[in-house]
Amino acid sequence: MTDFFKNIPAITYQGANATSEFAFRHYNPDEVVLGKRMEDHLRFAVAYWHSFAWPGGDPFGGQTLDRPWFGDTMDLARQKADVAFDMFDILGQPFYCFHDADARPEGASFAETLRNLNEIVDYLGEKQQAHKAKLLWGTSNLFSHRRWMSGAATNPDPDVYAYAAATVKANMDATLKLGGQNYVLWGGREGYETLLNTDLAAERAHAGRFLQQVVEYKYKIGFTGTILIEPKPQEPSKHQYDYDVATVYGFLKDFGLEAEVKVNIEQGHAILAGHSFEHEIALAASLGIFGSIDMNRNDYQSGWDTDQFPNNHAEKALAFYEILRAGGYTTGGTNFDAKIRRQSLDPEDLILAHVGGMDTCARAFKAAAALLDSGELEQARAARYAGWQTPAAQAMLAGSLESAAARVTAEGLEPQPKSGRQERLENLWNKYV
Ligand code: XLS
Ligand code: NI
Ligand code: NI
Repeated sequence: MTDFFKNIPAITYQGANATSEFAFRHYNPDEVVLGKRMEDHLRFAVAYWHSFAWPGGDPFGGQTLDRPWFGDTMDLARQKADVAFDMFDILGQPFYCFHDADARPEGASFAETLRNLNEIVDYLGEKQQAHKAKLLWGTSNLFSHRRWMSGAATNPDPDVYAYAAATVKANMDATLKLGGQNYVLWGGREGYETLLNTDLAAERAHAGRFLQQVVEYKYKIGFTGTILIEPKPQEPSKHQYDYDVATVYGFLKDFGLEAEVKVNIEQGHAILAGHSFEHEIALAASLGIFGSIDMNRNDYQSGWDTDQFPNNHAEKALAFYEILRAGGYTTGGTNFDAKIRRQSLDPEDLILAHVGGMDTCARAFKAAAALLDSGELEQARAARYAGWQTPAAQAMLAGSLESAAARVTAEGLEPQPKSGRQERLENLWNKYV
């Protein structure tokens, strides 16, 4: 144990009336809901980058957070890992996620960077052995270093494509070695700043081939986890090729990968794309590509990906309802790709941000589970579509446009509009949240 979080107790469930700040009021990992422990339903993960590598900058100012492990040496990288696992222990976190660049210092050459990565991966492996937290997903940072400024797989320079391949290969190897359950690709620079200098068709084709190569490599090394794309419409690029769930699905179909790759959906990205979180989850589930979520919201006014911890359980309940309706996670989980605000300097802030986020999710999850279990919403939905259960309706789908049209005169159809009952269903929701 390092002394960074000294005097902070291990967080335990103490019920809704707990008096201490350092307690879960709603998240009880061992409570069985719908036949499974909450911990196994929710599969919480901490994001290494925001919690341990982010210095607190915003577009107008630099570092505000001063952490003893900030710096470029392997010793400091190990210290960072020690503090990270201290936090996972305090929170009882089952999972964490990391990019290569969060965990190891960049070397002077690719070979040195790879040596650093492999050394820290071995260290993380030892930490995993001695602690509870395991790897939910690994990923590559293909956006911070200046070499990626014009993209990674979509870079006009083929040498950068090669560098991206080497980086992703190394991180897939690392993820396999650490027993990671997923590998995520988020294409922050896979897009463009201006069409004037961009061959959009070529870039998209290269991104597609790259993803096929990733999947081929997955089979080659025997990685049994899930490959996930994390959609985001823009920021840092003006336009990104992985815009939203629907766009990613079209992309996957185009490159024959719809059965191979799923999505990691982030609430803030959904908002940037003009969708709700629950819309993106429901769509992914209906297309068979729902994988995992990044549970961090945007500020609704600023329009940036502000990566805030969730603190509105009623809003999150809608998302968890869709996740439960889809059958829950398999390899996925609830990753807090969230950061504290840049004025939140104290170690306590970092812990309590996660406590609040986990409690918000637990409360949302329990409400969603109770509503799903009651069947009330699903019965109402099924009743609305009941007409489609008739043989005539099914025959119409199997038949032609003319045979469907012929029903109107043959059966004297005069459809009568029926209420959508939205307010009644909203009231039903309110009963559960
Ligand atoms: C950035 C993304 C990023 C991914 C992992 O907006 O959310 O943090 O989750 O590269
Ligand atoms: Ni994001
Ligand atoms: Ni994310």
